[in-house]
This record gives sequence, structure tokens and C-alpha cells, in this order.
Amino acid sequence: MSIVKLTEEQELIQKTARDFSVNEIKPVAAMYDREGRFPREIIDKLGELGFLGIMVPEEYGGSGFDCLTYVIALEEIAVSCASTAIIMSVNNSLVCDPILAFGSEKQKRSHLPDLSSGRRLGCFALSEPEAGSDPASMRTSAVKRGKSYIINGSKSWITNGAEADTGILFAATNHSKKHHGISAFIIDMDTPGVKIGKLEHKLGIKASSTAQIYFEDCKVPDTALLGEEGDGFKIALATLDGGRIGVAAQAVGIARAALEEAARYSKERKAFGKPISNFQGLQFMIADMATRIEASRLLTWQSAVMKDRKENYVKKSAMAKLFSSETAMWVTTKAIQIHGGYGYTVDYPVERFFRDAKITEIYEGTSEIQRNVIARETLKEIQ
Ligand code: COS
Repeated sequence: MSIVKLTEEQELIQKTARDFSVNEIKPVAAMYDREGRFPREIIDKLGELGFLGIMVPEEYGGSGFDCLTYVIALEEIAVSCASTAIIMSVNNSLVCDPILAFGSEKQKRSHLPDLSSGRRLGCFALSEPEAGSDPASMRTSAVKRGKSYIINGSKSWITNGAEADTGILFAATNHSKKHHGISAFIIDMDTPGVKIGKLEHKLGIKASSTAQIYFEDCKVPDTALLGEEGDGFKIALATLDGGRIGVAAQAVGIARAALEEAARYSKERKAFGKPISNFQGLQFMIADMATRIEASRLLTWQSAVMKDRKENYVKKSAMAKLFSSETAMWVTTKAIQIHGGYGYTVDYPVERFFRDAKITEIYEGTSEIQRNVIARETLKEIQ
């Protein structure tokens, strides 16, 4: 299947994720989407399977696998439900990962076991109403008072925001220092002064919540600081480098689901007296869909392997996210085309895949931001 030979353990995780996805997520995914309901029961089971802290070492209560194993599992989950996949991806990549990479020993021991098991769910609060692609312009502030910080401001587009128990929050501790004045905190979402605002009514990933969060004189202990004061911007970008691998895997899963549905449909549906899969025009679509998905997966796996090897994967994760998300959008569009009018109805799942695909080109850095990152790194490399 690929140049990467999976270990027996990785194949087992892939099978476990696939079986769970097919048996327990696929039958209910359309219902959760239609009702816009958070799939709490599924997330609890993902916790039991060890899928919420896949890369967290066992000593901190996680599964202790590498990033490649993580993306393999995430793709399988995304094939059935992109909403579930992003809930899982945020918890692993955007919450557990920065605590593991930048947290103190005490922070790792106190937060990671609950986050890995699903006893607590995490969110990543970086974006603001007027600071998405340009997080350095954030307005949320954290002012030091004795042994505490007082946080004021608002965050938007926060996946898991309404359900999360633990948040990775970014706030300016010194506005005059611009991006060097941003700090990261691990906060308890039950802290007085944290208020969940409006939930977005979205085009897709409707089973995952996307919330606004307000902070009104929210007092957190200085022990909540993640890394040093002023490290926040670096922590956010380094975390997003990893998050983008997760979104890439999610996009590969969505695209694969669309291809599988389209291929099956094309073999059943007849026109002009034969299955439409017999027509070359349609075969060319299937060929391009399969090829783009394979290339997306290779980029995704490559960036995961580079992360595991502790190589610089900034450019590769941006490439993986860019290519996979645009592939997901393209493949889901073709899947609807192959289904004709039926694909445009809620009676077939491809319309959900199409709606879900779009967000992968937007969150954790838009396609335009990924191109900025790729160009910046490429121009640095070529002298
Ligand atoms: N990891 C760690 N630090 C990084 C980094 C990375 N991947 N990329 C950049 N930085 C640091 C740089 O080293 C630089 O630090 P110093 O000033 O100390 O040297 C600083 O960040 C600014 O870097 P640069 O000048 O290259 O960045 P720009 O301001 O031109 O652009 C981008 C920053 C576009 C890369 C960044 O703003 C970005 O990725 N934006 C998208 C954010 C995003 O994904 N938003 C979605 C929110 S989550 S849904």
C-alpha cells in the first residue's frame, strides 16, 4: 500500500480503529450530523480505546504510540465521521501535545492522565473574532497579580469549546512586545469568569461544537502558565505544526470515504444499459480521486514520520494539510458528481462529506497560510 511498512502493532491499531469506526461510528454519523449533537458516547469509547492520548507516554496515562500510529487511527475514524475525527485530533494534537512538549513534570502528571483517558476533554483557545490567521494581534490579556493572572477577552471558533474541561489558552501578558508578549496557560474551563458564548451554526462538522468563549476577570494561578511568559506564540505555532498533520489525516479520511461511496455507487447505478463504472469518463474521475488520496496520505505519513524522528517538519505538515484538504474538497465534489442528483440529497452520505471537507481548508491555518509557510521554508532552503 505504501513505502512505509507498518509494524504489527500499527496494523493492529489500524484494525481496531477501522472496526470501531465501521461498527460504532458509521451507523450513527448521519444522525449526529443531522441533529448537530456532540457524540459524547463515541468520545467516551475513544477514551477507553486509548485514542484520546495516543502519543502520550504510558507513564502519563496515554497509549505511548508515535505520530504515524496516530494518523493511521485518525484516518480510520474520519472515514466515518469528520466531526469525531476533529474532536479526537484537537484533544491529541492541540491539547495533549503542547502539555507534553512544553509542560512541567507536575503539569504533565496532573493533566495528561485525565485528558488521555477521556475523563476530561481539551480545547485550544487561540483564535479571536479579529485574530485568526494573525494570532499575534490577539486582544485577550492576562495580567499578573501576585501569584495569579487575571484574564479578560474573548476567543472564537473554539472546537470542543462548549464541552471542554481543560483549555490551552493564549493571552497577551505584554501587548507592547507583540508576538513575544503572548503567553500560554492550561486552564480549568470551570474557573469562574469563563463563559461559553454562542455556538456556531456551521456548514459541516455539525456534530463537533464550535464555540465563542469569554473571559471576564478570570483568575488563574500562575502555575497555569505553560512554558515561560512570552513563549505563547512559539508554543501556538509549534503546536499547530502538529495539528496540521491531524487535519491532513482527517482530510484523507473524508476523501477516502467519498471515493469508496462513489466507487460502490458507480458499480450499481446503470445508464445506457450498463453500470456507469464502465464509462471511461467516470473511470478517469475514479483514477484521479484515488491518485490524489494516495499522494495526500504519503505526505501525511511522511510529516508524521518526520515528527517522530524529531526532524523539522514545519514545511511537510503544511504541505500535507494543504494538499490533503484541497484533495478532500476536490474528491468530495467529484463524488457528488458521480452520484448525480442523488448525491445532492441527504439520502446519500457524499453531501455530508462535501460539507465536512470544506473546513479542512480553513482551520488550523487556511490554505493561504499553508502556502505562506511552504514558500517561506522553501525560499529559506534554496540559496
Ligand atoms: N514554530 C515555532 N515558531 C515559529 C514557527 C513555528 N512553526 N513559525 C514561525 N515561528 C516564529 C518565528 O521564529 C518568529 O519568531 P521570532 O520573532 O522570535 O524570530 C515568529 O514566529 C514570527 O515568524 P514569521 O515572521 O515567520 O511569521 P509571520 O508573522 O510572517 O507569519 C505565520 C506567521 C503566518 C506563520 C503564522 O502567523 C501562522 O501560521 N498563522 C496561522 C495561524 C493559524 O493557524 N491560525 C488558525 C488558528 S487555530 S484554528
